[in-house]
Amino acid sequence: IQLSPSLMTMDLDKFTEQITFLNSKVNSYHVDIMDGHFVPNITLSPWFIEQVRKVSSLPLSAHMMVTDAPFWVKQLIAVKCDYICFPSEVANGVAFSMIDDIHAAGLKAGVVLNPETQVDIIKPYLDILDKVTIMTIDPGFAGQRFLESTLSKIVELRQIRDEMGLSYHIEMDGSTNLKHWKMIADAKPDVYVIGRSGLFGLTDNIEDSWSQMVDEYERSTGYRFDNGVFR
Ligand code: S6P
Ligand code: MG
Repeated sequence: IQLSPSLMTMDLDKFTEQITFLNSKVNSYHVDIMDGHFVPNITLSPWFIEQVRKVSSLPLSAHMMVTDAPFWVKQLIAVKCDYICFPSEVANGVAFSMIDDIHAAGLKAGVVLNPETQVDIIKPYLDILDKVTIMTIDPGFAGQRFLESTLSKIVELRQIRDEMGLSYHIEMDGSTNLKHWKMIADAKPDVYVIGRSGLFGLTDNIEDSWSQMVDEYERSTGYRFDNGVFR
């Protein structure tokens, strides 16, 4: 079980300090890439990925919220982003070629499902994916309402993975915080994306925020957080 901080919610005035602290604590970083069309917002970019590389060697995962997915896949391959995750909603007709291009570059391919999107639509290429991300909020902004009904897709993806002997990681993204830790942990995703409400926004200082997050996780789930691993 892994943690992936969502860097669009970090404090940019503390960029180096926060990344340096988190480098020894988390397993990857989550980088939201929006185009202002798929969602009405614009956040990070392939250029930002290159900046993070200067201060971290952890895997970087791009969560694309864009309409022209093949264009952004090319941009992300160019910066060798470790996980390139495209929106399932715009992948019809281009999913196989995008996944092939990502794999040919030696990188990992993922797909993201918005809250309204069912697992069925990714079944044709589920066997060649490295990661599936379930949005537990509407995409586009931090601080949004948690959608509990999306958690059943995590359970469904675990069942399919077992039945078909596949190995994709299952990630969740959105409102991972005190109010929802328990139900998320019970759905058992492999990767938790964590943002402002669950980490960066807790205190003014990343070390205190981290301790508070671990404490909130343990108190609300009754599970232990041991050496970066949830048990
Ligand atoms: C939203 C984006 C997410 C958020 C993160 C925010 O479009 O894909 O990655 O950054 O989920 O979390 P929170 O808990 O601050 O709302
Ligand atoms: Mg995201």
